Amino acid sequence: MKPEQLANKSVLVVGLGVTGWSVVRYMQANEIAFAVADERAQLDDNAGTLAGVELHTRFDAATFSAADVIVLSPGIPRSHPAIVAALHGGVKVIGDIELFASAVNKPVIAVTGSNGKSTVVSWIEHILAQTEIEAVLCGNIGKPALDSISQTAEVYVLELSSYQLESTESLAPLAASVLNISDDHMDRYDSIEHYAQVKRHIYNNCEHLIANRDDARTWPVPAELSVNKESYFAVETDNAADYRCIERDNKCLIVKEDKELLELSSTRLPGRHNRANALATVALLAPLNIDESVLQATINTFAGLPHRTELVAEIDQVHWYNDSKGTNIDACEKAIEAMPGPVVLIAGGLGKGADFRVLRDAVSKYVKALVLIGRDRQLMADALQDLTDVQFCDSINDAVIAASKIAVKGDAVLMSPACASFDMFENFEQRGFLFCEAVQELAA
Ligand code: UMA
Ligand code: ADP
Repeated sequence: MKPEQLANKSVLVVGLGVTGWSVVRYMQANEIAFAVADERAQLDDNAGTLAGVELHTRFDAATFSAADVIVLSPGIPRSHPAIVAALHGGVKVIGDIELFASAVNKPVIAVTGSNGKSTVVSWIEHILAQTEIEAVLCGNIGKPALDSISQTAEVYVLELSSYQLESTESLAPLAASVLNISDDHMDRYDSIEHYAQVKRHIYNNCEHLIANRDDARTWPVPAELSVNKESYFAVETDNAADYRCIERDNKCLIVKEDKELLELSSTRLPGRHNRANALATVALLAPLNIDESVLQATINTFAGLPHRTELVAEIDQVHWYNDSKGTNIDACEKAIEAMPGPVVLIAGGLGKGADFRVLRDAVSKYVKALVLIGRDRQLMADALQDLTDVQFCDSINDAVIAASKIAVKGDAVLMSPACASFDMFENFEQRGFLFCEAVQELAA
């Protein structure tokens, strides 16, 4: 919806977190009148900018139904009773990305998926930073899209969550990908298929659709689509995929339609999942026609992001990896498989109802001991303790000390919790930092 379509409408901004405040700034910049709603008793420092704006501290059906348009924050489900009532009464409920879509007229590279989104969008940004093309990275990665609109941007690299996609209709990306689908956010969706369907909204109106041949839930369902050119990537052997990796002379080559394109090094980003991320990165960049020599010069200089299978120390020939962003089972499984040797796994936290038995195969093949922390550690132990030794610890510090007593030369200690962090930490970043601190103390 364009600003002029919002003029003289009754607009309600619901949720005043990072997204909500970016919507407020957008409304103010475009001189659109609005009211706000947030259930928190105390708003943050920005509250002063709301002088004269009506503030609702309860989400109620009557208030919501009286609006013409609700701009809903991604963390608030559309199934909230007040939103359901508003939708029922014909209120238009959109998200920040819907506003962004009508505010920008530059190409958008849009990325979603259960895992790897931040890695892929950052890898794309890293490569584009070394071209003439001015790229702006934004979205779920923590930089609200509306705050990122820039006069000089030539392309937007947009990370999207399923939550954002639920309230987005008219985004028309130049290139779009669902990287993969695995169990996550099952508290918000009826089924994994429902979750996948929401993710695949990213393909609506896109010009170049990039799907994962190894993961059928990422494939477009024709009835859901309006327009596209399809490409596929795959890391499992599949000659039907447009983008693949082949091994030659101990090198990994990225092949596009059987033409050797690039050599990929795995030093900085280990594991097959990062090969998939590299293929997605290259495929998403293809519509921008970047010179092959620039791609080759930049693809291996991306250092990866902190907290994602990040090598943080090598002590007495034991490698220590921080994968604190491994907050679901699939990420944990891929991280285990990416390790260079037998694994001492530090895991546990809030399991979000996931079935830890899914990890049995990887644990039985690669994990020599489990050091468990957090609220759901017993659930994890119940699912895995017949396969390997298990120890419980009450802090990340104790877990690091326990792991250091188990690991021997050639092993890897991996902190990939397969769980959210909020039972013991502020967020996954804090969990990762405390892990790194404890490892540094060991090294000292
Ligand atoms: N609120 C209520 N009532 C409710 C629920 C929320 O009043 O029932 C209010 C809260 O008081 C708070 C606001 O709504 O003020 C929270 O809004 P939000 O949860 O939508 O979060 P934001 O701060 O706007 O951050 C969001 C994304 N968060 C979520 O989708 C949960 C951020 O992704 C994103 O970086 C940011 O927008 C900018 O685009 C975070 C995330 O965890 C990193 N995303 C999930 C993920 O990656 O798995 C989807
Ligand atoms: P997202 O933004 O989707 O959460 P990140 O790039 O931040 O993705 O990575 C989150 C977690 O998922 C990390 O533990 C990382 O090691 C793991 N991961 C990264 N890429 C993939 C992938 N393609 N498949 C599975 N797990 C992945």
